[in-house]
Amino acid sequence: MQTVILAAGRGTRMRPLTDRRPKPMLPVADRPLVAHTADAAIEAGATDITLVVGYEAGDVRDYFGDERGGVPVAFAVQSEQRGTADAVRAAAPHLDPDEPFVVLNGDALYDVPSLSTLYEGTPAVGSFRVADPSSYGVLDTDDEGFVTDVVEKPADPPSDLVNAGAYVFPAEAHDWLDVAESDRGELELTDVLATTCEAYDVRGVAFDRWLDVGRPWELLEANEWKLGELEPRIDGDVSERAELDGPVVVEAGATVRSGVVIEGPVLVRRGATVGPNAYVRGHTLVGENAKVGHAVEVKNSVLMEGATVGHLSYVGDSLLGRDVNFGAGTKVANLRHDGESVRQLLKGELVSSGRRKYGVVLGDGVKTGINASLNAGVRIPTGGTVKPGESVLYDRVGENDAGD
Ligand code: TTP
Repeated sequence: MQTVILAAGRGTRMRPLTDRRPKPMLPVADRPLVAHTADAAIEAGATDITLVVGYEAGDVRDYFGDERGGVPVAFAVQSEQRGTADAVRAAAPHLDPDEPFVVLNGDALYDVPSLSTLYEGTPAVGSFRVADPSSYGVLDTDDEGFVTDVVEKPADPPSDLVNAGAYVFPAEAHDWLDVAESDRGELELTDVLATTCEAYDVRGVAFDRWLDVGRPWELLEANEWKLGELEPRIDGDVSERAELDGPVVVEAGATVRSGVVIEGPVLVRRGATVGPNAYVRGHTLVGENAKVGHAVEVKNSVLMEGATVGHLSYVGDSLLGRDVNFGAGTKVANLRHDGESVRQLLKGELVSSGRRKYGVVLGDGVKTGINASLNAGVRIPTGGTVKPGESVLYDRVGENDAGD
């Protein structure tokens, strides 16, 4: 079935990691986030894919080209982020108006068997069961289990099924995309779904696994999911005096030196070096050309391309942007003394990550001096510096440079 993947979002909540790249291109294990969405769609039955791009669109185009896994890929530009219905409207020239179409959010991970069930019939909407649905779009269903409505952030949720941003629309829905602006000023696909629910019995497909990747700690969760699916493979250069346990992938062109202990799931990407004498624990992604040096411990973290943690450092539950450089002895805190979940400032509000262990989010090119210490939940903007011996206790990605 023809498939539209929405990847035009600005990803403001993911800042500073999205200062220079669109959220769908953030790394999740061995590929960008949106590539997982596209690959799941292809496995589930996508016959062609239209990627709706906008912010930093060139990155997405360069990565995909015009074909993936034997399926043609086209690009539609949504120049202004006016909402998800507007994004699908941008894709219209690439779609066959006489055929149904699938729409998927390009910043979500879907499990393939559930997504395949979604592709089996028209119309349908994907959902996921959560304990507290009140902060999501929640599906309302009738006695026969068909979806009748999506209610945004309800105080009294009609079900525990939240909208997973995955839809199969009938061909008529091509004509229903001109929706009115919603209360929050966007042209929303849920209004197209509401029209579909009036005209059809819409199947609700409950996904076994789903993750919406909107906030930085969800990028850690996405990596935990996909690194956890790794098949162990050693194609790189691994010292006989290194110890590798659990699912570990060392790509061709990567080096693991003497005295290193790696406990998977860990992926060491091409061009990366680990050690000598380093301890890397799962779930960790050591990105392309990244370096983990002597007497460094890295746990449950993402080191993006070219990030260097050279000597005597600890990195836990953290996201390090491209070309970050740690001075010797830089330490990351990832636990509060009161044991509460670590909070992070997002769009001016302190939001709980829901994680007892959560470290730092560093923009591309951040440099720390020797013996810097970085407090749990702190973000440092792209290109920021930390002085030798300095303690960064509070978030440094201010509202003014937030680009919001
Ligand atoms: P959101 O997560 O609502 O938006 P975002 O990705 O820009 O993130 P943030 O709120 O942090 O700024 O978007 C959901 C999906 O829809 C996501 O895949 C991006 C996509 N999208 C578009 O392609 N165009 C749009 O106009 C909007 C609003 C979203």
